[in-house]
Amino acid sequence: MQDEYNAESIQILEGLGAVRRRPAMYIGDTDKKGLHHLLYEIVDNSIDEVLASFAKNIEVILKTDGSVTIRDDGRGIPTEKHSMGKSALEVVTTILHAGGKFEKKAYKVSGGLHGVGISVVNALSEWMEAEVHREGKIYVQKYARGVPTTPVEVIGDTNYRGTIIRFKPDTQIFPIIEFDYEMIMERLRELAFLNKGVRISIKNEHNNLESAFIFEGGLIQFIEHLNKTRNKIHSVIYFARQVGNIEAEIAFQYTDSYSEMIYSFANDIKTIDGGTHVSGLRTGLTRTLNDYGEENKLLKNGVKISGDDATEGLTAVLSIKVPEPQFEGQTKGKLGNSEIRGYVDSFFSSAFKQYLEENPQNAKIILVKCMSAMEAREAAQKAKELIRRKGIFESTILPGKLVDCIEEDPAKCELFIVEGDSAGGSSKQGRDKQTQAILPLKGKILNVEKAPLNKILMNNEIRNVVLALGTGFGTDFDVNKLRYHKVVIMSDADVDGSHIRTLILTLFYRHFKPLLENGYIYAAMPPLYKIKKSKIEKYAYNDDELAKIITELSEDVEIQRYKGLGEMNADQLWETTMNPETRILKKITIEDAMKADEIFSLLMGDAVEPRRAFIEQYAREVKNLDI
Ligand code: 0RA
Repeated sequence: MQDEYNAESIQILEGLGAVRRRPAMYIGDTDKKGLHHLLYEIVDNSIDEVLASFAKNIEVILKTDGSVTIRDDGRGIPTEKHSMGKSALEVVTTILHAGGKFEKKAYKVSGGLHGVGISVVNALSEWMEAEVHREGKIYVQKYARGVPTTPVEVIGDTNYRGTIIRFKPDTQIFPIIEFDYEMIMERLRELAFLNKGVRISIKNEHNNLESAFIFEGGLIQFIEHLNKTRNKIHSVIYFARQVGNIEAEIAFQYTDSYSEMIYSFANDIKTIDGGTHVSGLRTGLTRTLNDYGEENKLLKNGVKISGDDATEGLTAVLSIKVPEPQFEGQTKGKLGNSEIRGYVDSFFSSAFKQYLEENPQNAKIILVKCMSAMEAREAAQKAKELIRRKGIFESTILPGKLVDCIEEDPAKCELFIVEGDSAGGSSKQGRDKQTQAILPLKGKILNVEKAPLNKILMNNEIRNVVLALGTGFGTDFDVNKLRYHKVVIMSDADVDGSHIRTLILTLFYRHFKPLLENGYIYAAMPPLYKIKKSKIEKYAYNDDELAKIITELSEDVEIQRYKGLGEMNADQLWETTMNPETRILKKITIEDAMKADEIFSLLMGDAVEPRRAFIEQYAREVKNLDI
């Protein structure tokens, strides 16, 4: 007998010694998280007594000496003698993983996330005291670093029932033994929400702050708390069901928010990564909404809302209780029990179906919300696809409309971006094929108001420009890939022409700045007038030149004012605008582009007042502007 006892003592010391040697193996770390792990370990044991319907009160006190007291009115840790003459209390507090031997529990929190047992708390505490009120007697045992310093003693009589654990974390293990009142309070509040009617309090004796929580409304109040600052679109919905030894409870409410907030728990342990219970809920929710929506013609013909549509703006708390929860994943934050998926799905579906039928007004509100979520998602999807399409900018495919030059050395190549089809045609005929490429633009280039990037890129004409440049786009932009070292914008000298020029410059300014910085961008300067006298033809690029030429040739001349590039034939266009020997090109500076950008923002942007002032100021010049 004596030998056996000694053998067991050695075993205890070895067990707890292992905990002290490698605490991180048991509690994760010895920093803040590990420290709080100790406290939660004891609280979880108290919560087990709540789940077993014995405890109704839990009290946490942070003492000034750095110790913690946790008191509950559960059954009390068993104290009867163990087979080897030892109190069960001593076994539970000193032998690793011994707690289970004495348990006949339906649900366990303590087996879950923390789940290391009181003995680990004991091993990592400078001192611990267990006081048990059970069957009229008060039992006490004291320990130092896991080793009993007293036997289990009866110190008096009591009318109460329950357990009081006092412990002081060991500074040999924990560099800092300061508890975080706020953090603990939040977890205790959560536990109070999850266990309706249970009173949970915390007191910080360092500053005499205290909080106490008791929520008769349980999860419903949890939702009210979570949605406090949101715009709710109906009242909280609550369902609960117990079949056999599986319990499920859910409260939820939609808000006008765009995010979903689904909190899930298994045996009061937060399942941060969801699991089978959450997937059962999603399936049931989505199917029920689709079925009801279809039957009641609340969905547009034939469409189905997706799981994401069904949870947009949803705040939900799902709490299930199972005898043997399986926590999976790296952080043990995911429920794995496969039987739970169908359980939650069918429980939720039937309850929600009935709710929708009995509350057609709320049903409609919820379905309208889901439909608008669906529409928003479709629009966002389209935008995303467009952004993704910028991938084609990295390809080497050239736009079909580009008439490329033969020369391959970018330094010798020129790209003419030409507005309008007829000008495009004559520039193709008139160009120097060797070095000059033509990209005609037409179509709805003007209408990209307030355009976010994806919209600008959606514009075919713009996309062709980017593809022809060959530089790629955004993070893939590489100025060294530019295929032409002269990029010439050739547009009419009218409102539409300047509009197009402004738009392209704005694009370059905002998204291709290095092209401007390196001086690659030019504007063509077609002549404004053709002056003819018998066989002599001259061009004037401005009014001064016109006056000069008229004087030169004497008064008897024929003057043609060019309105558009299309009015010139191929030879004229070559001669006046494209021939490097005779043309005028204006190099566009950063400042020019900046100005274009300003004008663009002014004309297309949101600020109404400066736009109105601008339009009034330039009313005469911009008569045809379609804003
Ligand atoms: C082992 C067995 C039983 C309860 C407990 C431990 C228990 C542990 C703690 C820790 C803090 N408060 C606690 N309350 C209970 C089951 C008791 C029985 O079957 O009578």
